[in-house]
Amino acid sequence: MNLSRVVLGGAVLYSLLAGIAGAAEPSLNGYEPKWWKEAVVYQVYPRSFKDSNGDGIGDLKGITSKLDYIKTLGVDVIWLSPHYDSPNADNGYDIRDYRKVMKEFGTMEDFDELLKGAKQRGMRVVLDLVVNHTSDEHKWFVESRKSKVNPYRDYYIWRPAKDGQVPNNWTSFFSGSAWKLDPATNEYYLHLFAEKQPDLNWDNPKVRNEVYDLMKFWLDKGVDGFRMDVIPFISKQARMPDIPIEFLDQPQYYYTRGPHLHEYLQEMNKEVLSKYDVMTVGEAFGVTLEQTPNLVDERRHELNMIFNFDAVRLAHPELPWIGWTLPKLKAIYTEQDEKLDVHSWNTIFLSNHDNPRVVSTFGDDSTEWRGPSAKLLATMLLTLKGTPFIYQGDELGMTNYPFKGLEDFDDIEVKNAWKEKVETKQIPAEYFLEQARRVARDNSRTPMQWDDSANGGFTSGAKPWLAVNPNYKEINAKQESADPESVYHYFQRMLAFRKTSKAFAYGTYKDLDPENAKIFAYTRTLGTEQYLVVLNFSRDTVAYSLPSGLEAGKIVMSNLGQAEENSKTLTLKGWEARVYKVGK
Ligand code: TEU
Ligand code: CA
Repeated sequence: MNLSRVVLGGAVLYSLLAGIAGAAEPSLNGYEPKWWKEAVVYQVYPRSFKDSNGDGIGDLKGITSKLDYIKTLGVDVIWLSPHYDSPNADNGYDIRDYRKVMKEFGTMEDFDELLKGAKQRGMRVVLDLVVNHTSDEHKWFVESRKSKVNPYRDYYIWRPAKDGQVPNNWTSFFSGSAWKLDPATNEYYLHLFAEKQPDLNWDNPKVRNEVYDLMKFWLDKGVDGFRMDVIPFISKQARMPDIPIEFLDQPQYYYTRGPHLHEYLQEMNKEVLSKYDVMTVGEAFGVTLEQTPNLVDERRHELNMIFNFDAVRLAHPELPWIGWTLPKLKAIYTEQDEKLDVHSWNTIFLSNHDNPRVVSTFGDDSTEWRGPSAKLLATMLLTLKGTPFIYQGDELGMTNYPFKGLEDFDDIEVKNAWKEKVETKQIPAEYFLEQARRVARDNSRTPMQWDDSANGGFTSGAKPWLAVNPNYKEINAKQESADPESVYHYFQRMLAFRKTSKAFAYGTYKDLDPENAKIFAYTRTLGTEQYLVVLNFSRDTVAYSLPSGLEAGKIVMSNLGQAEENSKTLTLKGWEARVYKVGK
């Protein structure tokens, strides 16, 4: 229980209690308590979660049938990737109708059932809000492209050619120019993603009101908030000049600098969010840590938190690919902690539907080390500072897919990049595939592995929309639920353990040894309560000496079982993870 929130006397009672305890500072290190700061979120990618009718595509009824599984894991919130009506040029991130359920996923009744089922089990549900762009099949765009005087023309961003060429040098994240010439009016429309994802014109107040209305539509059904897709891109630069040279290879850092971003988010907050007890998390691709407080400082009334891409991007290819290092990862977390004060809040995530599998990227997915390293990563995810997001299947230690050739991929990002880079002979096919195997989004989009029956129990049909990872016979939920030593059970224990102390939400964070290339050791401290987390990110046995003045204390979580207590020097086996309670 949190004393500062005891209903009775508010401030008076609190100061009395604080006086008795002799505490000079508020009980939560100055943070205002919120349910979403203490929650753990589980991301469901509906297409790949569970197919209920054998058509090879996951659906809402499938998710409802697995709510007990999600609840048993011990998470608090489910984030659903887009479930709206869509022609699926980008797996639902191209929405045709915001008030309809994708027909492959089911009906509105199925959605209501899912929401009810989650609530009955004490879980919350947040939806994906994709409003930087729509599908080109959305009725607004169908109208907009008809003529220059159509009432919906200004719902999107249209420009005439410039000297017979595209209006500017903006590029799409799915290859090529961000402009597409539309023959009906001989003007270009902007699409920062696929051609079938035209960008909305947020400078048009009608567009903003449409968005606020559709948000209310879902909030009034009882959903608990939104994950907002590429939300920092909504405000475009006035007069849309060329991307300056310094941003050319990473235009996301330019697209986030639109002049009205904060104004629009504050308006959205005032018109919609402030009226509900909900959480928001912005997908902040291209937002720097310096910009972050402007989005999440609670006194500004914009968003609750954002996804910062620095950690996941560490593992993306550079040319030549040099991989990531532990000191770099630690530096990111330390910097995030330093740059965000008590008015801001962070998220912790190492994978999602846009990134490869966490165990294959930051762990070691070989047969011998997959289990220990997946558990170590779970320990880290659930003890760092910020709201943790678990991506479906990571709780089983699911791995990257052994893609052979281009034909094994579904993702538009990979297919377009192949056309642009390989077919034009800029990059050799084998080199391209090597990178894609490491980082392609389809790695994490393969179906959930439920059991060892055909197609991992994901579908009763013959063909899932994307192939199931062939390792489903060894790695699946049924087997792991039966094995107390599984990755799944470790996640479950870690989640339960996390709930035993608010130190994991609000405790101060301190990295004990930033330069250590194999050991990640840190403390989380709240009042007199202190936890020490020690993680060995290598296959080697490593001795780690604690800084003077710190004793390990009693071991409260470990991924390999027995380990020494109260010692000054800890000897950790390969990929060993331990959590100690320091002191009494
Ligand atoms: O992704 C935003 C985004 O720009 C990247 O994660 C992107 O997918 C890729 O890594 C660029 O190289 C969001 C969604 O999460 C993603 O699934 C969508 O494809 C994208 O927006 C468009 O809606
Ligand atoms: Ca289905």
